[in-house]
Amino acid sequence: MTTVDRVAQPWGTRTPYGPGETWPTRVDQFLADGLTAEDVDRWVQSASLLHSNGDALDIAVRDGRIVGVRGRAADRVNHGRLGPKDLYGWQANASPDRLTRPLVREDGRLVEASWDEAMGRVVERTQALLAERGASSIGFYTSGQLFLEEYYTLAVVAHAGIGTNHVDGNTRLCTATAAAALKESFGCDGQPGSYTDVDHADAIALFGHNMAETQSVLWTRVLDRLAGPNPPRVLCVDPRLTPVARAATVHLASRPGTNVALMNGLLHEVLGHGWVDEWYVAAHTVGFADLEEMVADYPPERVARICDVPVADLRAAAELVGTADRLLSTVLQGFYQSNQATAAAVQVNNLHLVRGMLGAPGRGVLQMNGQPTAENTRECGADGDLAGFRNWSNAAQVADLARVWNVEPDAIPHWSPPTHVIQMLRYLEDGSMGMLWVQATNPLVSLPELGRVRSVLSQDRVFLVVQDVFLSETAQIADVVLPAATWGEKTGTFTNVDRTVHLSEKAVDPPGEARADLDIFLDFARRMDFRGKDGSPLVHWHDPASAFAAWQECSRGRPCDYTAMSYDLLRGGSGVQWPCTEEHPEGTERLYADGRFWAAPDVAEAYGRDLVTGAPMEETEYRALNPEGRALIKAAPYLPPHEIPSEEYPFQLVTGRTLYQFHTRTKTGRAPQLDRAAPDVWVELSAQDAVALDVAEGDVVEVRSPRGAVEGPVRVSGIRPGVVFLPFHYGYWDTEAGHEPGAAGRAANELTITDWDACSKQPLFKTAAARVTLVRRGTAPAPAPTTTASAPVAARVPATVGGPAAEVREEVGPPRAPTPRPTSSPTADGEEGR
Ligand SMILES: Nc1nc2c(c(=O)[nH]1)N[C@H]1C(S)=C(S)[C@@H](COP(=O)(O)OP(=O)(O)OC[C@H]3O[C@@H](n4cnc5c(=O)[nH]c(N)nc54)[C@H](O)[C@@H]3O)O[C@H]1N2
Ligand SMILES: Nc1nc2c(c(=O)[nH]1)N[C@H]1C(S)=C(S)[C@@H](COP(=O)(O)OP(=O)(O)OC[C@H]3O[C@@H](n4cnc5c(=O)[nH]c(N)nc54)[C@H](O)[C@@H]3O)O[C@H]1N2
Ligand SMILES: [Mo]
Repeated sequence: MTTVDRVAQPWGTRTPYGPGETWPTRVDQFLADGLTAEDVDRWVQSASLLHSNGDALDIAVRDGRIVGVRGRAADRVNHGRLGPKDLYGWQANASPDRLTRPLVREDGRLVEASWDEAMGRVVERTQALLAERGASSIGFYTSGQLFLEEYYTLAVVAHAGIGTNHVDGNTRLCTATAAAALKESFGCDGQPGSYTDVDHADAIALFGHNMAETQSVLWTRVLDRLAGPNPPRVLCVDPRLTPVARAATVHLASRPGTNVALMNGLLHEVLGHGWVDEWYVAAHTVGFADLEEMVADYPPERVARICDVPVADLRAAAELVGTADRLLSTVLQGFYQSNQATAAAVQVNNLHLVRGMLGAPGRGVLQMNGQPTAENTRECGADGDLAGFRNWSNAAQVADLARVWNVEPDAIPHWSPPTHVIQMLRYLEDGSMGMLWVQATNPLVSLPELGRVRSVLSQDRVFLVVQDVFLSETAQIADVVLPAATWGEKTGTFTNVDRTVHLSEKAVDPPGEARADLDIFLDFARRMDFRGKDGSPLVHWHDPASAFAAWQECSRGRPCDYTAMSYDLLRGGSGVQWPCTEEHPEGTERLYADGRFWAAPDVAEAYGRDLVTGAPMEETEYRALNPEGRALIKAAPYLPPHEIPSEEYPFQLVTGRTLYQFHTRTKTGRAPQLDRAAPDVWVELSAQDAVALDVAEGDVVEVRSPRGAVEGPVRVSGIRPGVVFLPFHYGYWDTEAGHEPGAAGRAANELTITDWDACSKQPLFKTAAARVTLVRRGTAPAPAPTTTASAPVAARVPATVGGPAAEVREEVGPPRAPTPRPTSSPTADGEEGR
């Protein structure tokens, strides 16, 4: 047993292991106020919330309050480990400024109201709009942070109850490209790989993914492989010197926005050297010839120029991915939020298809998710896609959903692709939409081009409902605020990146009158009296377990089949990966192990899009292209970003995350250890640019784009010259003045552009042009962590530590396989590939 300051040492103690071995356990525990395990009344099963890794944990309860957390050794995902946000973040639940009563707007001010009054207003406005302007005047904007049961209920309410196509989630900002890339390549959403691929891989490639900071426990798994015998080689593609880049065998600090060129360059070398599994390509794919022709135009010299990386490094990277025997790739926001997002992410799939690296231990793709429950938003169709990965443009699949929902097919909008959130803003702007109901997301900080978002959402004619746990920037301008119960205060399931489903049980009561999001949706459905075609209630469930059962039926026979799962199966042992069926009662470790995809025309979730224009393909085109349902190799040319540096705006602006904060900080900003580690905004510049601008560590600069400005102190970091980085976490809820119109703000999205990927409609948060100017000399170093990508390169800056309040107990155990289930399965974690 050791104690570790997990702010200072985010990844904790190493437990090295070798290829094919089981990752040792290390149980991390943090209890507040010097309490020990003996002081805990109960441990309640759950999983981590502030990222998508799905680390299993138990919540410690004492006197009806949450007092800490402990990792679950038996779980396949984390083998007991927890990251800093998991360890300290729960403290926000007990924050004194939680919303405890509904609020309604009276004479311009928000005042407390009863649930009856608040829900009455929501229902009244919904009915009036339905009667006067129809279903398309109403929109829903949800989250990647609710539970499966909640999304499913919302999807039924919005699609079949209201009948609107305007349903999206903040997953649009997050993993829309993951879903799009999976659909383009494999015909259907659904993660091919498994985290256990880390145990087996001899090469791991991270594309635009700062795993060390954003999925810190998965990174711990990688670090433990790197510390053990026969470690994997690591490729990092990222313009910043992230902890991943520091650990990498090859780091390509490519110019932002050039991912497609870079991937085409890697594929050029892979094909040119014949590092191709010709049998796999012939047996399981279509489109190889197009790729060959396309990448012929991307020789290393040309790509090195476009991406501004050394030719030798590019060749080394190609050799690394081209000669690996077990290649694992991960992709995240450096691709998804950048120029040509889907086209770039698809090239990573192509790399695996041409090398035949899918569906076997160590051979996998993880098109990552970001939020804890983003997978559920997608599978339940709360992001506008149809529930159970059904294809909106396939009449038979729509009819099948209508059967499950007991409605006529025409009651489910399917005449066009689902409306994406930026398009909804446009409809709110032009007046065709009159109501937006926002749950568990904070668009006034997280959407691009905030000046515009504020002006659209604060119009008098827009009826804005916000369902949140705090009075966020968005809640402050709402017409009705609904106080929600959150993680630890309600029961539900959620699914992580590698399809592992966890149960999160209610540990304590919510504060005041706050209600579970599920109960709010159920109440709305009751008040609206939605009915199925035979007159029975449309929403015929009443609690989490019955909602889960309803979803299981909807998932039956679909790729994300949950039919053999139950809350009981999820209790006690490890989380379970879908599909989980009678045939595979213990879940399924990897998809597509047999080279068969959900891509046959009758079952595919989508017919695909043109990777350049985003235009949807017709069913007939798709049938002609892919009659046998093979994986699709889709090539794409590199096109430069729309907004490129100019004389006036000479820098490329990149925005993103830091290890200690989560999104708009409504939770991590209220957890003292985390907030102290990264208390305020900063501006990352390279040493070379700092010299050219005559600025130094701590000097306050203005970063300006054509849309707005942000002011903050400089951190001179290892970022690529010509690029400026801003963390996007810092909004206005905890500043005194709030945002002053016209003045420089602190939210990165003051600067970002209203522009999106043609295929996935994901906004481009990572490619814009900006200029940097000195405002005043500084007196102290920037408030940026030293343990992360923002580590200073030269100046002496005090190291980021948490101090005694951040001490975490770590107990390293023997390597042990996760708790076996009643019957054994050949696909159980750690069993394969030895
Ligand atoms: N600590 C922490 N963890 C989190 C979250 C959090 O807020 N805080 N949020 C969660 C969520 S919802 C998400 S979506 C994930 C996101 O996780 P990540 O995608 O890992 O995080 P980001 O910092 O957004 O972006 C990753 C990297 O992309 C690089 N990048 C920028 N532009 C380009 C480009 O054009 N090409 C390439 N190759 N790279 C580029 C940036 O330098 C950055 O280091 O994290 C999850 N985990
Ligand atoms: N510039 C820039 N912008 C970005 C990104 C970037 O990299 N750069 N990343 C984008 C990405 S990937 C993401 S995921 C988004 C995240 O952006 P948001 O979704 O806006 O961020 P959060 O702060 O997580 O907002 C969640 C809200 O839900 C509330 N909440 C938490 N739990 C519950 C609950 O159980 N019930 C209810 N009803 N409410 C709850 C929180 O208090 C908070 O207000 O930001 C996007 N915006
Ligand atoms: Mo995200």
